[in-house]
Amino acid sequence: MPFCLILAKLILLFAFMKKYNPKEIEKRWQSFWLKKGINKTDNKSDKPKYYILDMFPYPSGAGLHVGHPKGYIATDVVARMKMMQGSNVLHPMGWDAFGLPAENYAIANKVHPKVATDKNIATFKKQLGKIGFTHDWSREINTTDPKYYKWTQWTFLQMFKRGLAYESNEPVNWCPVDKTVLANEDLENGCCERCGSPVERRPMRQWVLRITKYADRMLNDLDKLPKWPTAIKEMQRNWIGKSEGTSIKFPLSDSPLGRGRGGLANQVIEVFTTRPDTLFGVTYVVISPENKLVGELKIKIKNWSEVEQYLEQAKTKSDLERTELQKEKTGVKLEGIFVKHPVTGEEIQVWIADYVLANYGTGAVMAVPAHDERDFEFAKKYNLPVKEVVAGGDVNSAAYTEIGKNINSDFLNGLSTSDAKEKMITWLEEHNSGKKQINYKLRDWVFSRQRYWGEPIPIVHCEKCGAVPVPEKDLPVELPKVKNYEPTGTGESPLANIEKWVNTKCPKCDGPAKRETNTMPQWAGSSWYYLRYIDPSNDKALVDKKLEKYWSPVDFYVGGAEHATRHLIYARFWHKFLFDIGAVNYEEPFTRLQNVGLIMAEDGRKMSKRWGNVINPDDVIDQYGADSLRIYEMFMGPFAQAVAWSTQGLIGARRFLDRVWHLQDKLDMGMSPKSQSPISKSQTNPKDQNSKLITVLHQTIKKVSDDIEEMRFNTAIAKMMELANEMSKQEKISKENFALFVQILAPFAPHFAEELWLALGHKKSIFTEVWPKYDSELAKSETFTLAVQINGKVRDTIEVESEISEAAVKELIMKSEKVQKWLEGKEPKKIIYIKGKLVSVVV
Ligand code: ANZ
Ligand code: ZN
Repeated sequence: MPFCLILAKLILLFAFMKKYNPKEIEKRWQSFWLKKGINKTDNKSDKPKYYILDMFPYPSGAGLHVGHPKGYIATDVVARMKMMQGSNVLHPMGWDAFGLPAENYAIANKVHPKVATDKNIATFKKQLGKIGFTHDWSREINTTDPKYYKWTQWTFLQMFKRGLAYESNEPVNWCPVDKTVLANEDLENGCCERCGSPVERRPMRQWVLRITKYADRMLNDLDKLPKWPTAIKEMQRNWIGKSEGTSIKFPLSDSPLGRGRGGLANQVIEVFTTRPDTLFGVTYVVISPENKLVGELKIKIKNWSEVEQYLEQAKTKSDLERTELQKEKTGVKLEGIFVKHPVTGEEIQVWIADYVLANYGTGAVMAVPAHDERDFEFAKKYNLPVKEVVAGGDVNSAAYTEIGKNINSDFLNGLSTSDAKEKMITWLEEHNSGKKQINYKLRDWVFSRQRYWGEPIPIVHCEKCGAVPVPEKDLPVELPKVKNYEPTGTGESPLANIEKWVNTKCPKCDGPAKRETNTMPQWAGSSWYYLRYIDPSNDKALVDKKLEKYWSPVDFYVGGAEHATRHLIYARFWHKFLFDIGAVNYEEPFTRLQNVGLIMAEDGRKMSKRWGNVINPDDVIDQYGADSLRIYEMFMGPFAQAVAWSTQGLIGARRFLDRVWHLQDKLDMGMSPKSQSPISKSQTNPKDQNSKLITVLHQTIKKVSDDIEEMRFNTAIAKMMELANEMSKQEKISKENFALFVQILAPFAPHFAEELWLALGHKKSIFTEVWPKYDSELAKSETFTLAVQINGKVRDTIEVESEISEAAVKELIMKSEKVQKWLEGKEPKKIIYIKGKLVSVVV
C-alpha cells in the first residue's frame, strides 16, 4: 500500500474519531443552507408542489418555549422528506402580531406595541433559526405590516359591498378588564379567554360579519375533508349547530277566564322546538328576559316591579351561565299574561327566565317539564305541573328525554316520536299554527374591537351618506401613531382621541366625515395569511390567481387543537368568501389537518412563567444541540398527545445521536470515496446481503417513510434506534448501508446528517439527494389482524404490525372512522390492548 494512501486513511480515521460537537456543526450548516439557498422555494418547477403550513405564532414577549417548536419540527421533518422525495415544497413562517396579547404586553412594559412587536419578532426569529428549519424567510409575513393588512382591509370592503359586513347595536360580550368587546369564540366558560374575568352583556355599536350566511356550506363541506381529524369536524358541526325544528305559535289571551278585550288578540308568542311531538305536554311557556314582548306587555303585567328587578339581574350573566344544566334556574311568572294552547285552546301561564336565550330560535320556548331537563328543574323549583306525554320513563323523578310512544296526546296517541313529530307538523301547518324551521348556534361574527393594536376598519362615517367605504385606491388605512394606546373603556378605541386622523372627508360627497375608530379582531389577519405566503409582496392583488392555483390548497396544516372552532371556522368562512368573489381557485383552504399535542412541564403542569417551569429551547440547544431537541420532541410520544417534558428523555435523544456518530468507527474503509462505485439508492451492499441487518435496514426505510407521512415520528425514531443497535452489533458496516441510514435520519437531525454525509465523502447537501427506496420483499414484517371491540362487540378489524406498541394501537384506533362513529365525539372511558389479539374500547 502506497504511503500516501495509508496517510489518507489515517486522516479519515482520525476525522471519524472526533467527537460529536453540535455547537460547532449546527452553526456551520445553518449558514451553509442560507448561503446555498436550500430553503428558497421556487414558484416555477416541474416537480409536484407540496404546501406544508404551521399555525403562525403570536410573537409574545416571553419568547419561544420548548412547546412552540414541536409542531414546527414535525412540519420540518415532513418538508425535508418531501423535498428529498422530489416535491417542490413551500414551508413558510410569519407572525400573527396584532391583537390583545401583543397590546397588553406593550402596555405592561410601557413600550409602543409596534416597538415591542418588532423586538419580539426578532427574538422569535433568532430562536427559530437555531433549530434549523427549512422556512423560506423570503416569504415571511407579518399581519401588522401595512402592506399586509391592506389586503385584510380590502377583503373587509368586499364584504361590506356585498352586505356581509354590517353595523349592529345588539348586546355584545364586554370584558370589563380588557375593556373590549369579545366574540363568542373568545369566551371560555363565559369568561374572557385572555384574562379570565366574567364577561358582561352590553348593547354597543358593532361591526359584524355575516358568517351565518355560510353556515350551511361550512357544514356540508366538512364532508369533503376526509383528511381532517373526525373530532375537529365534529367540534365544527357542533359549533355551527344546525338544529332542525318547528316554530309554533301560541296566541296571547287576555285573562285566565277569557274576559275583556285588551287588544292582544293578534299577538302571539312564537316558540322554537325540536320536539313538536311533545306539544300536548306543555304546561307553561317561557320567554327570555330580553324578549321585546316583555316591554309590550308591561301594562298587562300585574307584578311589573318584580319583573323589572329580574330583568336587571339577568343582564349581568353570560349565555353560558344561563344555559348550563348545573346552574340553578331562576325566573318570574308574568302575572296576568296567558297564552292559548294551539291545539286544545287551554290557557297556559307565561314566565320569563334567563335559561331561555334571546338570540336563539325565537327567544321563547314551550316548556315540557316531563321531557326536558331544564324545564323539569324549573318546574320542580316553582311547583309547576308536569305532564307525561312520551311513555317509557318515570317523570316523577326525572325528565324522560328519550324517544318513545306518545300517551295523553289526543291524535298522537300510540305514535312513535318521529311519526308524532311528522303528524304534529302537518297539523300545525294545516292550521297555520306553526312550520318547520332551521336554526344555527353559530352567530354572526362580532368584528370590531375598541382597542388600538389592530387593523383600522376602512370605513368613513358621513352625516349625509352614512357608512361609506374608503376607496380601494386609498388602502391601506394606516394605523396612526398615538401617544396613549391604553383602552379608554368608553366603547371607543384610543384612535378616537386623534382628531387629525378621525376628521376626514366623505369619499362620496366630500363633506365632513369621521373615520371609524374601531379596529379588527386578532382573528382577522390570520383568516387568510396562508394565501399571502404564496405571493407575499404582490401590490396589485391579495394573491396572484395563477400562483394561487399552483400552490393552493394547503396540503398539510399543523397546529393546536384549540383553534378548532375559532381560527379554523373563520379561515374557512373567509376563504369561501374569497372564492365567491373570484379571488381564489378552491373552496376549502386546508386539505389535511393535524393537531399538535401540548408539551407540559416536567411537573405535569402547563408551562408557564407563573409556575416557573418554562424551558427555553435556547438552553436546550446550548447544552445538547438542536438535533437532540428535534429528535427528543419527535420521540416523546404520539404526536397529537400531550406529554410532559423529561430531561432524561432529552439526554436519551442525545445519547442516540452519539451512538450513531460512533458507528462511523465501524465503517468499512476498504475503498476511498472516489474509487467507490456510486452509491445506489435502492441497493444495499451485497456483502451484507445475508445478514439480519439488511432486513432491518429495509424495514426501517419503509417504516420511517410511512411514519413520517402519518405523523408517527416516535415509532419512526424507535425503529431507527433498532437499526442503530443492529449496526453496532456488526464488526464492519458498509458505507452504502450507513449512508442509507444517514439519509432517513436527515429530516429529524439535519445538521448531524449533513456532517456525516460530508464525512462519507459527499460534496453536496444531503437534502439534494433522492430519498432512499426499500425492497418491499425484504422490508416485509410480520403483521396480524387486530380486532377492535367496542363495548364488548367486534366493530372493526385492522391489519397491524406484530410489534406494534400499545400507544400506537390506541392512537391507531382513535383514527378509525368506525370507532369515532361509536364514540360520537366523546372520549373513550377505557382502552385495553391485549397484545397480538384485540383492543377493547369502553364507551
Ligand atoms: C320543547 C321541548 C320538549 C324541547 C322536549 C326539548 C325537549 P337545540 O337542539 O339546541 O336546537 N330552546 C329553544 N329555544 C331556546 C332558547 N332561545 N333558549 C333556550 N332553550 C331554547 O334545542 C332546541 C330545544 O331547546 C327546543 O326544543 C327548546 O326546548 C329549547 F321534550 O322545546 B324544546
Ligand atoms: Zn357623504
